[in-house]
Amino acid sequence: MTDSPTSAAVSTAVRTAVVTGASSGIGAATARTLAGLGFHVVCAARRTDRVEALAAEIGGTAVTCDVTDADSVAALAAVVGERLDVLVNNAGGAYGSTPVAQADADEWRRMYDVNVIGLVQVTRALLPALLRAEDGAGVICNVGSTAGRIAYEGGGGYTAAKHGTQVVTETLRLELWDQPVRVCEVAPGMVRTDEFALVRFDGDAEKAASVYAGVAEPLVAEDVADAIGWMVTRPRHVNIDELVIRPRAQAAQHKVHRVLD
Ligand code: 8X3
Repeated sequence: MTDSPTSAAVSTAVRTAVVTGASSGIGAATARTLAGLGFHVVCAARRTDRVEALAAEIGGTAVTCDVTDADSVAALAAVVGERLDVLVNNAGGAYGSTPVAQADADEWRRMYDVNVIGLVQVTRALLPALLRAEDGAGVICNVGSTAGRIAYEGGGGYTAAKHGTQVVTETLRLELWDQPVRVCEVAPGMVRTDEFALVRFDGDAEKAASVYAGVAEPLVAEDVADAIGWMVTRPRHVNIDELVIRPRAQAAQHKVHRVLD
């Protein structure tokens, strides 16, 4: 079992949001954006020092949470308590880039575990609280990817997992059709963050940098956070089913405008 939560139950006096994977990148940026929009943000991630620093910065609550661990998710739900307005299922990631013929089964399992099972576990645990959101305006925003819309060479394990994220999102929306909660997905394309590509290429900085080579302006985490902030603050009858967001330089997954020396 992973570490237990680091803060006591949050107050329900203000609108509350949970962001998973809040220790860096899109998750951390989304936590900041939602705090700026007036939410009390529960910042959940595995790295305690990071979520504590972030929560201190934005006046939120830090919870040490591994979304793939059921006990850890139950502890997150205990901190959230009775009511929740917004859940951003952001925890996810890509591990490895081998072709299908050389697939590492452990890497593929890890990707399915965090991008699909983790998201499902957190959603299941927090759904009762979301159904009690202020004014029936609860909303779940799953962070998918353009990798959940297309296939590309060397991306098989990640694209399969992110297609899973997309299909789980759609299924959940169908299943909750008569409930006072919305189910959305944001699907970003090329976003330059400190860790995504580095983790994917197992710490190989050169390989990670090559993803963005010659692209003057890839998206940054704040661009996606801005989109999520908009999606989750629409009037309660408005469900943004999916929002695909790419940099201008990426017309499609393989069609990227690069200016190389
Ligand atoms: C990340 C987008 O292009 O690396 O979710 O698959 S991509």
